[in-house]
Amino acid sequence: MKLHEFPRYPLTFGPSPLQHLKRLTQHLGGAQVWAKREDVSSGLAFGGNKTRKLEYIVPDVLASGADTLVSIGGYQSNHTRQVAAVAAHLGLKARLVQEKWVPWEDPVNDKVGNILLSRMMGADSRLDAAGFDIGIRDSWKNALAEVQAAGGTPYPIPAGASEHPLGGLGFANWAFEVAEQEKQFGVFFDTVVVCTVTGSTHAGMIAGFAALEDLTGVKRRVIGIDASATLEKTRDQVARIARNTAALIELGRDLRDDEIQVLKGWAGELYGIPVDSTMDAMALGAQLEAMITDPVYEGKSLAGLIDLVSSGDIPRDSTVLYAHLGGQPAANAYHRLWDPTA
Ligand code: 5PA
Repeated sequence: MKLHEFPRYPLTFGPSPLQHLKRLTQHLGGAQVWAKREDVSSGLAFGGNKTRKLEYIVPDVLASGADTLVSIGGYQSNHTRQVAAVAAHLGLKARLVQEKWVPWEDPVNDKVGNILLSRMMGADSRLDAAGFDIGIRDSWKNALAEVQAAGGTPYPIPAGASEHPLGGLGFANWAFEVAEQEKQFGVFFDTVVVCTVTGSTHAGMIAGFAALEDLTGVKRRVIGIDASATLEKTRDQVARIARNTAALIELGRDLRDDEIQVLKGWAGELYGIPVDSTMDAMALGAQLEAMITDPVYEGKSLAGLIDLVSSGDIPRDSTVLYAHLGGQPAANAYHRLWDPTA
């Protein structure tokens, strides 16, 4: 099927807003920097990138007759919060496995922010001691089996909705949304910068922009900034999901290596732990644009963008689009980073 033929259940307000980050642009003194704001494009519990992915998964959920969405993430997973939101919106239950993905010893890390919101929305959110891994986990399989054993009908949504066969479609469509907005705004983004961890956001964009390139003949650079700190796993997962999504939307050719770029350098040593460049980027975004980013994902991709623009790797005559994928509720669980008394 072609992309526009896949059913899409609206969970967002419509196209996510585009914003020219003029003060950040001026500060960096290089390429023009814009943002596309997934963080402010849905009324469902602050939205974010998973909300857009789930628009293409919900039709399958409804067709399946399931009564419980079962998913997995870290204690401060934005993804599981969005699954809880969609479950509430649809009148379904949510069973969430929250693993200890981040060795961050903040006393409220498992109590505030995303997990608080998920609990407020009625999700059955349970903590699990297992550490970070973007792959398929036993804890998640066990949760699926438990729901079934209790007489429920589970619908499995893997971490970040990435390994779901339809997980890449949301951001494949994002590419076409960008092209429409470019016409409205009279602008062209030759470069896109996106945070990547479980992979289907970046992978979907790769497939979508490849399809767009084949239609228009115009090439762009889509740069994934690794925030997993398990680079090879993320790179493999991005490539695999990009190829699966490209096949699903009938791209009709293989993806070139230059279309799949995951850069390292901003994740630090460990997933979920900010480093100096993360903190600097978060401060710049907040203090120049009041654009809030989180220490796990968006602060890291913003740090990547800042360095690539400052060094001229993204040239001065470029217009670069930063995909803001959400994640702000997690900031509460990292309050110590800004607490002058801590
Ligand atoms: C997440 C993911 P992908 O996982 O699709 O690569 O997206 C990375 C990403 N920005 C970028 C934000 C704000 C994100 O939340 N979050 C995960 C979660 O459990 O929240 C899937 C890891």
